[in-house]
Amino acid sequence: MTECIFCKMVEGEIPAAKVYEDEHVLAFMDIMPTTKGHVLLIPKVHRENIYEFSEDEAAQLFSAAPKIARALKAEFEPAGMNLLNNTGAAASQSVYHFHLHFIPRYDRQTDGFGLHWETK
Ligand code: IU
Repeated sequence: MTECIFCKMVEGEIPAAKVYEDEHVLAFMDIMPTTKGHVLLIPKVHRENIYEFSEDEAAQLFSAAPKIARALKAEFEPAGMNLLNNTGAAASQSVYHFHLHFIPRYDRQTDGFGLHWETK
């Protein structure tokens, strides 16, 4: 049995707030969102990081990315969006099943929850 928490979400062993799913990938709401609408996109197959991807797997994952970004843009109307991946502990990876973060960004004064950011 897998110990990977994201594999367990793929298998339906633990719940995930799914926003997109196809044969190859799953996207769900981040449990501790950085901003409103923070989503993670993962391959259904267990790949720890980008180094392990085949070209086909990379194509499958990234072909889903514009659909998710457009859906977030339509739903939350952010001012911008960060798409990012952390690879390795030195880069702050904490879950060792590859995931692409979609982090909607709002204006400089406020995040998506209405909290104020420091501005200089
Ligand atoms: P990181 O790039 O590996 O640091 O990101 C891990 C993310 O996974 C982080 O944003 C967590 O909030 C998120 N996450 C989650 O959405 N659900 C979980 O059960 C766990 C982590 I564990």
